[in-house]
Amino acid sequence: MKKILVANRGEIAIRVMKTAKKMGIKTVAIYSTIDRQSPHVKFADEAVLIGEAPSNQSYLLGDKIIKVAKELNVDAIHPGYGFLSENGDFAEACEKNDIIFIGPKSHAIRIMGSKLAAKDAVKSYDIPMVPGTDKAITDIPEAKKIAAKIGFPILIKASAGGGGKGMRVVENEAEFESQMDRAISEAINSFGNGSVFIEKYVASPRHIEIQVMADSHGNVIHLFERECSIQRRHQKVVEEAPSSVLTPELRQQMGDAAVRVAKACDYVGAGTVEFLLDEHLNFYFLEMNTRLQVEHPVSEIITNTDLVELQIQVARGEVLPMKQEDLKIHGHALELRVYAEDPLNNFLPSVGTLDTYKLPEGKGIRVDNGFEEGMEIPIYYDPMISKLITYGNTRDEAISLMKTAISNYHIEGIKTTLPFGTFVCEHEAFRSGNFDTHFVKNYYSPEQLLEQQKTEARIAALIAVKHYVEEQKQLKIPS
Ligand code: MV4
Repeated sequence: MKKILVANRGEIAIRVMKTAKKMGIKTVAIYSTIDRQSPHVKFADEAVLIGEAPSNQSYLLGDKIIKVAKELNVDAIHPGYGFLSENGDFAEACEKNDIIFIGPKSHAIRIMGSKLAAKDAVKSYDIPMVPGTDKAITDIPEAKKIAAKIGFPILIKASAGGGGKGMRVVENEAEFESQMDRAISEAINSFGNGSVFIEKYVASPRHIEIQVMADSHGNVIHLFERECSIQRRHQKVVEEAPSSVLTPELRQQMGDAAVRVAKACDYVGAGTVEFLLDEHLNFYFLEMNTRLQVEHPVSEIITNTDLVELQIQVARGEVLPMKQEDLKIHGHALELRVYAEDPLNNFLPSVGTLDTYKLPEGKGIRVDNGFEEGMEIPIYYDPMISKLITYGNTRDEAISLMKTAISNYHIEGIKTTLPFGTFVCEHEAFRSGNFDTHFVKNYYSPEQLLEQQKTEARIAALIAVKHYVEEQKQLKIPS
């Protein structure tokens, strides 16, 4: 593999290219008109303009990207996350054009792209699942009976859904039918597929996911868990590894289950198996994401691995260079997604120019960044500008470093989620580890953030006064 085309932009395109360069592999960037001056374009060995700013005219044009890849003698395409990364047709088109798709085979992408197909694929693999139906609902009276048996509240989910789209909670039998109608029409509108199923609603779960890696020789390992419960409207904001609630036994059980899920679909490459963890620490398989995830760095840090390097190695047909027993957890890592969004104004996208843009640096700090000072944030794509990752020997150390790193991250010109990161790191529920997927809804409001900032400012002022007084005392001793 001599040359890789990265079919993505921003921080993840650069992240992938860094590893390719380290491995002596040439890189090709693609870009849209608005990304002409972007760092990922400058970072690559070659770069090709692919189309206009809207992603359906550029980063989503699979056929055009393959054509460019062939013209430039590219051996493999890395899709990053988002865009074409979980598109079975694109993976298949790569395979048909003798280009290696750095990811799983198209059939694994397709199985996991359908929740019902995924449930079906794993059903003989002893994977704990939330009680519910394993077929699309066609008969409402029948579905009502099942719901009554499961017990309310229940959740209606779209089979083609993901990231919470097409989900509806049903509190009691009376609202079953109307919610079902809504879920179906939402599923048709969003995914062009009205298949829905029902599950027992787990009221206050944690979202724990397991990183897996598989080679094409049947070897599958897991790289432990990530805790991703700090999210807002299904958009993750803070992730960490390891989770502070898993015991070694539970970690092994969840890791083993994730490996079986990967085996159930003949998985190859990097993947993530998502679980819900209820308050009694029961875990249930939710879905599998068939891509490298945004939050992969926290897993890399605690396992001393380079997941992109492993992806490339298994894509080249090599055997995984490590076995499960070689892997251990080292320390603790935290990630804050820095979005161009205003946490004081309902996380509204904040458009503008990065008038000041200075990254924090130092031991225990990693920033995966896609922007530089003077650039505008395009409105066409995801508003994430970078990921701030900190790590230390302990969770407390990583949290404390995160607070320092946030205060050393200087951004002017746009609003970002950096202050929200401080809010999380200061919050008692987060610090104690006692939180679930409702953290943001339960604890966050702009008023709370401002209140916390005032308290912090007061404490800082008190400390300053105390230091001053002590200094004065010291000065007085000789006299
Ligand atoms: C659930 C659930 C409770 N019970 N399933 C949301 C996204 C999709 N991946 C599945 N999701 C959920 N499924 C049952 N049976 C609660 C959620 C959920 C959630 C899951 C993970 C992270 C954040 C979440 C926020 C709200 C709801």
